[in-house]
Amino acid sequence: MTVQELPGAAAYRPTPPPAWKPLTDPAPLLPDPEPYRVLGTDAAADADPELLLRLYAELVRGRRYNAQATALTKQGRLAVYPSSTGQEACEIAAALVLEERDWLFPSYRDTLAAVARGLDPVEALTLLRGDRHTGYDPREHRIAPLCTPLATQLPHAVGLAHAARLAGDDVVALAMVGDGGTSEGDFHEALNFAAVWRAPVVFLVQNNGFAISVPLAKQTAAPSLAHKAVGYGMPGRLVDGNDAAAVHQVLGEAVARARAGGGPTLVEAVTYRMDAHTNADDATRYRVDSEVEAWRAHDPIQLLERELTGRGLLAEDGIEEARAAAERMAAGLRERMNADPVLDPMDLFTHVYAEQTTQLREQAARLRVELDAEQDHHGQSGPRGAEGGR
Ligand SMILES: Cc1ncc(C[n+]2csc(CCOP(=O)(O)OP(=O)(O)O)c2C)c(N)n1
Ligand SMILES: [Mg+2]
Repeated sequence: MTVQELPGAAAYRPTPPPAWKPLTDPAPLLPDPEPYRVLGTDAAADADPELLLRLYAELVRGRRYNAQATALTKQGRLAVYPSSTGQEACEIAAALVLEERDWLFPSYRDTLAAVARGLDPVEALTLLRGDRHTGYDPREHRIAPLCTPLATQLPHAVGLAHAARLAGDDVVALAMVGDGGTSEGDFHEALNFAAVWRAPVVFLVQNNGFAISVPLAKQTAAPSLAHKAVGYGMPGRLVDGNDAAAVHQVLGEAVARARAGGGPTLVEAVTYRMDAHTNADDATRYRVDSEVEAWRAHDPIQLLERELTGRGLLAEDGIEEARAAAERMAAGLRERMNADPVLDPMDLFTHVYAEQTTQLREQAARLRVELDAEQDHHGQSGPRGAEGGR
């Protein structure tokens, strides 16, 4: 802006505000202009073959898990399943970069990350089956509940990481969120607090192009989601989210930085959701086949398979072995998910309050009478156990 001089007045020379100086040099915080890649580039030569093979086996297993879980929704065994097919590299890398003592904060789409971290595949689906509970003990596995309200897991991750640091515990929290989730107030609050406190937390944004039917262009006008990091004073990294080796490396560096006291990092992984938002969504209403096909040519499993076979690290028998292991996992999942869970309706009243309210005690007593009457009527012995009103 130019300063207009008033005719005849003494020249006005503006000076900068006296106390202002940049707090941080923004240049080192800026993401690369292009998503970082490893597979098919010179950087692949430095990648550990054992790690690449492990990533491959997990990707194959992960894709089969997504397919099986989606099939279970059609068979009425799961209420809903948000598939991460196409995004497996992000899911698996996020799980593998963490130590056992660290914490994972997944969103509803990140079942695979939880399973790759060692969670029982059935327990990981309990919530999506329609149970009111998370299905697993978050403390035991150090995996926060799969979070449906967008981005609320992010401040939780920051709080946990900050508290661990104050207590002197060596813990890093990795929090996963979608591109749409970055528009939430919780995203802003989490990143701001994380940076101010230098909390040991890594934010992984899986930019899969859509928030249900809303494309990224309608979500943000930022140069990239990784650029948002700069405004909070933390580094932003941009990575090819379908390149498992690249995501593993970038997340690994961010985790190491957080662990060493360097503070948080925001990682944007550019990827694509190959399936619909969930089994309840029809993606053909808002995106064209040619876009999906273009991403199919950049498939995370194929990218890694090509690298491994090209370098002689993987042959047909290895591919078959990975597929067979995935089939065994899927068969076990199918069998266990097809068994009717034994549920006690009285369990509705447990874990509501430490001290049950009068109303709930009355309701529990009424339900008990109804269940007993029904049992007498049918002459069956139903499940008994947790009593209401405790
Ligand atoms: C606070 C809140 N608002 C709205 C919703 C409804 N909702 C569920 S998923 C979704 C889209 C999220 O998109 P994105 O963050 O990109 O994650 P993706 O589903 O692509 O993994 C919306 C709006 C919600 N779950 N929580
Ligand atoms: Mg999205």
